[in-house]
Amino acid sequence: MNVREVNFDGLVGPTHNYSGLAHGNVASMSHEGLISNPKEGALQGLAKMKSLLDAGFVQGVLPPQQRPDLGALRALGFTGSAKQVLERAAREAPQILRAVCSASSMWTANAGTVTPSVDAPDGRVHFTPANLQSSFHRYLEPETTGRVLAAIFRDEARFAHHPALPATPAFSDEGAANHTRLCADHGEPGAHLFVYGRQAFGGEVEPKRYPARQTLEASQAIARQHGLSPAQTVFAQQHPDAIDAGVFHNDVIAVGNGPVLLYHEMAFLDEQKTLDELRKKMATPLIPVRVPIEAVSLDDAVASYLFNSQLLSKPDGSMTLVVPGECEENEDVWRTIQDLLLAGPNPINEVLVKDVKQSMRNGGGPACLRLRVALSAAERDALSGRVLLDDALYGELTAWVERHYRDRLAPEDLADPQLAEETLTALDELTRILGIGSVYPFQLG
Ligand code: SUG
Repeated sequence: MNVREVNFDGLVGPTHNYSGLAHGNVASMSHEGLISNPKEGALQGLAKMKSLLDAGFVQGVLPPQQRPDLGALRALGFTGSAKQVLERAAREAPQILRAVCSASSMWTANAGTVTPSVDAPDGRVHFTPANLQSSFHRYLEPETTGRVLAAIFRDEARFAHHPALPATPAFSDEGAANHTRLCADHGEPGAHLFVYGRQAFGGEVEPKRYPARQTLEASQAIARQHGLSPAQTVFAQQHPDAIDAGVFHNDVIAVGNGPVLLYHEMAFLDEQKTLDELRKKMATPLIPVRVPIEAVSLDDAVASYLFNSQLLSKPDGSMTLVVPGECEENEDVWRTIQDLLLAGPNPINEVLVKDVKQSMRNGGGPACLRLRVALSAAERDALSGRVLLDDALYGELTAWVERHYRDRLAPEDLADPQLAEETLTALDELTRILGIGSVYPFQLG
C-alpha cells in the first residue's frame, strides 16, 4: 500500500492582507489595518513546504483563489466595469470590499474534510469542501475549493467528491481543522475525532463571547457522506471557555498524528469521555500527550499557536513537531516543548521552528496552512496536475511569486483595479505551472 500522508499547503495569495475579518480569532482582530507583505507571506509558506520536502515528507500544494471576487460584488449589486465595481464598493461598502479581497483560502485546513480510502466502505478517498458559512469572506471559498479538489483528485475510481453541506448555521462546517484521524499508522484503519463547538438542535452548552464555528450536525453529516460508521467516529464538544479565549478551531488547541493526541487540558468539554471513546474505537493504544493549564495558559496557547503545529511521522515511527516561531519566543511554551513534549514518553523527538508570521498575524499557523491527505502510492500516482512539490516546482513557484507579488499591501490598495489585473495574470500563469486546467472565473469584465 505504501500510504504516506501528503500535506497540501495553500499558497498565500497575492491579495494577502490584514482586514480583521474573523470575529473570535484574536490575531485577526488585533492586526486589523496593518500593512501586509504578500510576497513575504507566499515565500514563508513555500519555505515551510521546502523544508518539509527536504526532511523527507511528501508535500503538496494548492493554488490560491481569485481575489478580489468581482462575481460576489456583482451579485451584491455593484455593476459596471471592474474599476467601477471596485471604486463603488470601496466608497459605499469598504467592509464588503475587504471581505472579497481576502486571501483566506491559504488556510487549507479549512478547505474540507478528507477520509482516506482505508476507512471508506467503497475504498475511495472522500472529500467534502467546508461550507465556511460563519463568515462572508470564507463563505466565498467552497465553490472554487470544490473545483480545485475535483481537478486534482480527478480519478473517479479512486476519489469521491461530496457537495459542501447546506450553508446555514445548523450545518456550519470548517473542515479538517475540526477533524483528527487517529491510527497506528497512516495506512491502518483510523478512528475519526470530530470536534464541534455547538449543537444546533437541542444543544445546551455554548460559548458566550465568540461564535462556535462547527456544529455537531455538520460533523455527523460529513461522517455519513463519507460512509463512516459509529464504530469509527467520536464526536466531542470543544470546551466553550476555550472558544471564548480565542480557540476558534480545534486545531488551535489539539493536534493528532498516528496514535498520538497532543492536546491542552481545556480542549474538550469532557476530556475523560473523549479519551475513553477514542480508546474504545482505535485499533491501537492511544498515546495522549496532555498539556496542563499550569504549564501553558489558554492565552499563551492562543498567542503562541503551540497546538497549531504539524505533527508528522518519520519512517522509523518517531515524530517531528513543526511549530511557528512564536513558540520559541514564549518562555512557558518553549519550556513545555522541551520538558513535556520532547522529553516525555511519546514518539515526538524533534522540533522544527518555522517562520510563518505573515499568516500568523491572521491567526493561521503551520497546521492551518495545510490539508492532510493520506494517499497510497497508487493514489499519489493518480493525482492530476503537478501538485507534489519537488525542487524544480519549488524553484518555479518562488520565481513566480517574485515576479507577480507585491511586497506591501495596505487596506486602501484593495480597490486598485491594477491589483485585480495582477492577480489574474499571476493565477493564469499558475494554472499552467500546476497543470490543473481552468478552476477560476477569470474574466474581470
Ligand atoms: O478563518 N483568518 C482565518 C484563519 C484560519 C485558521 N485556520 C485554522 N485554524 N485551521 C479564520 O479565522 C482572518 C482574515 C483577516 O482578518 O483578514 C481569517 O480569516
